[in-house]
Amino acid sequence: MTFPKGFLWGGATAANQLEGAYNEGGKGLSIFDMVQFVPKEERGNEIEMDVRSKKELEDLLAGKGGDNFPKRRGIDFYHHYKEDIALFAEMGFKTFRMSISWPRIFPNGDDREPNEEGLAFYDKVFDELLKYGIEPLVTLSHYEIPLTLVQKYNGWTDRRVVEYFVHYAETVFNRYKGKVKYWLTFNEINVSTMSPYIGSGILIDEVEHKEQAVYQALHHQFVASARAVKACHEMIPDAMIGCMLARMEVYPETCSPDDVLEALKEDQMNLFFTDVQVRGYYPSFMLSYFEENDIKIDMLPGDEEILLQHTVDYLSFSYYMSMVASGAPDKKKEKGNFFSGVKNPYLESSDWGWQIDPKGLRITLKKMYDRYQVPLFIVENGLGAYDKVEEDGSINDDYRIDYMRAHIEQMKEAIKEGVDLIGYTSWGCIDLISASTSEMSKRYGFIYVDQDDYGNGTLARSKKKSFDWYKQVITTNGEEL
Ligand code: BGP
Repeated sequence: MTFPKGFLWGGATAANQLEGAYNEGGKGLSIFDMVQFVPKEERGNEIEMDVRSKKELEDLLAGKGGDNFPKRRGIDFYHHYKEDIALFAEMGFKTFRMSISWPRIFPNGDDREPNEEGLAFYDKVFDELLKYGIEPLVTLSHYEIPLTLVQKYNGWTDRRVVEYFVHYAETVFNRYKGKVKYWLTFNEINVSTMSPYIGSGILIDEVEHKEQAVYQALHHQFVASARAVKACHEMIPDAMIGCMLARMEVYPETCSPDDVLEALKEDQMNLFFTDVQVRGYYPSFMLSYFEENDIKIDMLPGDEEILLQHTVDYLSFSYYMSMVASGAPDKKKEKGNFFSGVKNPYLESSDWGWQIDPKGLRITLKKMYDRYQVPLFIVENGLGAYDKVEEDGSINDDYRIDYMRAHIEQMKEAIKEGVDLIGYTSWGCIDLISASTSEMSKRYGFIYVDQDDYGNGTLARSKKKSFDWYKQVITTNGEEL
């Protein structure tokens, strides 16, 4: 027996990619409600999720440009949650990762009174999960900052947003304290450095020193996260609250010390985020980086104590790929994997160019556990793929099964080698809208949803071949893969 008893098997989602009903139940707009679908033929391999300026945002709000905003419709979980949760229960889920849409609770972000209809919706969802013995695992902010906070404060660049977030966190802790035990503060907190609008709600063209603005916003998020940890511990003593990182293991291209050093540096830039949230302080390599790049973080008295005293109970991360770094200056601009790095010749890639690396997951698990010595939770992993519905309605997604089997095997090895891994929630357990491309056709689920990139389809749910496979994985606690 490798996987510990009580291992939290399940699936992961996010409100903005799942719920739909973007203007129902008193919900305000979120940043992702403004992101349009651009077909691959038009955008090529470029991924641009960010709204960058006030002007661009105003134009979008005025309805200029296209009108296809897939994240507004999601897969209509808002009206299908009972049916979907019944399917998760049939697979034997122990846990279900979801997020609360912040603007569903505080439509403008800075309101004092919460929106009761929004609160009531999540009560119904949690009750439904608990009915089947499924533990909700809830992310407070999965790229879902209310749009008004972007318009009024340029997102997390403004310190006042910390108070609004803490008020939101306390409101939901208080409301759901009898129902939700597992919490996460920010999804993929490191995404802000690549995508300031999505990660921190920043209209980046409105600021002069861009990196300064991003790291200042991140400081506010770190403080907000630590204060949410504090509130959670006080209000729900038996809860566990964690942080969440988009983890990418970085390999050197060769054993040349230049490549090794470059890989180490890139890896540190990734681990900086968990260093702050798990260890409770800014690592010295980052303070040097700030100095070199003329970045001055404005900290208030007490911030350092808050970060140090309220570290997370566990570390969670998404894992899809590894990266390769080269010390050669001319290779810095290469885009070998998703958005950067040299291509790894030993690995295959998904249809979106994400390089598949199950062993990299084991390496990452071992490295993270060595570094932090706290329980680890893989809260996202999976294969985005085009699925084909056969004439008889079946979907034979053996490629997805192969992908997951290979990753779970490496998890097993990591556990045997001493890593404390407490759970695994595969990404997009039900097909939903892609975060990076807003496509519906980039599918991750065990459950197929009949909808295309333009919103056509019946929204009917059907089981893929991987559905029964995953059910067996859970039933045997990972023994039969
Ligand atoms: C992570 C996000 C998710 C999710 C996933 C897959 O970065 O936390 O929200 O969508 O990646 O990415 P994509 O949907 O772009 O394929």
